[in-house]
This record gives sequence, C-alpha cells and structure tokens, in this order.
Amino acid sequence: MTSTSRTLGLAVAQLGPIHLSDTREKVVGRLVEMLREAHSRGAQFVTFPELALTTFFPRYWMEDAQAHARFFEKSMPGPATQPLFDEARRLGVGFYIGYAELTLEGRSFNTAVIVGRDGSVIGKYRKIHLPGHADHRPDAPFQHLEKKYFEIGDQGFRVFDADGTRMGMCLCNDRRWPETYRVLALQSAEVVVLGYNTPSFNINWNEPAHLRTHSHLLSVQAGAYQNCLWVAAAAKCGSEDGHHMIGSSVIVAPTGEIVARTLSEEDEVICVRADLALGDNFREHIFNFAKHRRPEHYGLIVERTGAGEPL
Ligand code: CDV
Repeated sequence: MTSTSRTLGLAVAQLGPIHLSDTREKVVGRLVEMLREAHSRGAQFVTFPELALTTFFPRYWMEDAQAHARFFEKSMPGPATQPLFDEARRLGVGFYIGYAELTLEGRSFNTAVIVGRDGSVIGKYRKIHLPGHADHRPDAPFQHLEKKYFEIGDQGFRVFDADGTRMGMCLCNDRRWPETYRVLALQSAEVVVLGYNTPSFNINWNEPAHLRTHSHLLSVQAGAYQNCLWVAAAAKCGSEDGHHMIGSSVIVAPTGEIVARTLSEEDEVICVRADLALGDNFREHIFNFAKHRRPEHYGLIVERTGAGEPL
C-alpha cells in the first residue's frame, strides 16, 4: 500500500444463470442477497453484470415489441428493482447494474447505471461497441442479436464522482477495445466497472473454448495496467436454458494483476480493499500521459474506423 492510500471496498457480484422462467422479483432477491453479503465483507461498491435482470435474451429472435414488453425496463428504478435501491440506501452501499433500457420515446439501449450510497442514480452509460448481428439466422445454434435490439450508445464514455471515487463504466464487448479505457483514463478515472455475458461458444468460428476466458482476462488486465486503474468485471454465467456463458469475474489492480477471481459459475461475491492510490506511480512515471503521449501521431485512431492502406 502506498503512503497516500485511499481505499474503496470494491466488490463484484457474479450472477449464475437466469432462466426464461425466472421472474424479475426472484432475480432482484438474488441481487439483494449478494448486496448484503458484499456489505458484510466490507464492500462500499458492488458491481453487478450486464443485462442483470433477465436471461441473455439477445440470443433469441423475436419481434421488437415482444422483447420490449418482456425484457426491457421503462424506468430505473422500477417497481421490481426498487427493493435493490432501498437496500443499497439502507446499507450505504453503491452499485453498478446493467439492464435493457426502453426510453419514453421508444428507443432501446443496452444500459448500465452507477447508483450512489444514498440510492440515487449518479450516472448512466449506454453500450457503444454492440457485437453480433441484426439479421435472423435461424440455422445458428444460438443468435447474438444485440445489433437488432439496441441502438449504439449516445452518451460516450464518461467518468462520474461515485461518492468520492472517479468511476467510469462500460459493458461487455467494450472491455475488449483499448479506446474504452483510454477515453476514461483521460478523464482521470480511478476505477472502471463493467458487466458481461460472454457465450462460451463463438457462432463465427470454431474457437477453442479456453480462448474465451483467456481473451476476457487479457482484455481487462491490459486495460487496467495501460491506464493505471482498477477494473471490476462481473459475469452472468453458467448455463441459461442450455446456453453456456463463461464466468471468471475478476477484480484487477492498476498493476494488471488479478486480485480476486470467482471460482464458480453461480451467484458469487468477491471483494477487495482497493487502494485507489496504487495507480499513482504508474500515472506519474511509465504512463504519465501529459509527458509521454504523442497524439499528433495517433490521428488514424479517430480518422479511420476500419483498417486501410499504409500512410
Ligand atoms: N454481450 C457481449 O457483448 N458479448 C460479447 C461476445 C459476443 C463476444 C463479448 O465481448 O463477450
């Protein structure tokens, strides 16, 4: 620990499977139970997964209206999620949670919020790197229809003051993109929280199963180290109605080291006392952005989307 340490009790509350037959109320009961456990272990902030209230429904093709009626939230908190917000306020614990958002105008996003220790929403993020496809592929073993059900997030990557911690957020596939962490680090983020639903099988190529976990860990560890911040990554995992997703939820330090990792593919809480000053050495030396970054040589990053000809 550094001499100027500032600590945050940081937890990840991994969710085991949520089946099509599970109600919102049942799921919120599981979230509340894990919030209590995290609090009893010293957590001041708890990270829940992406789309944490329902099964990972983008694997199923359906009419948008049917999806909106069954899987989307019209408000956050809403009637089913209010108990989670009430318990957070009672315990004085903040949290991050992902859900499918349907706006008053009928727009739909894959969304996450940061909630403060007083139970109020501090910040919102709408997923930017949407994976998958929008067309119907009935012959695939399962589909990945995020591009059908969600619009691209319209609020950028922002950093919020979460009860004294500079916190950024992203969702699942965003964690694989270096731009995500760098844009947050350039706003002096100290912690990035994220949730994910990562199928164990790839519908695009015959990817060895172990690579799914390898590339997940590689992404979050590199993001943490290269940007001098803590990363808390929460899976929804196990077999949802026969569709398996990876676990390996982790808390990663600014050194890039995994400090805590789940063992199961069930509901499981991991918790650390995160020294927020641990990133300072990196920020002051090897990754002193102001001193060493050379944005005049990075133009292609914003000028080009896909790869093109050499300059
Ligand atoms: N929910 C996701 O964004 N899943 C992606 C899969 C499709 C690769 C992920 O990055 O884990």
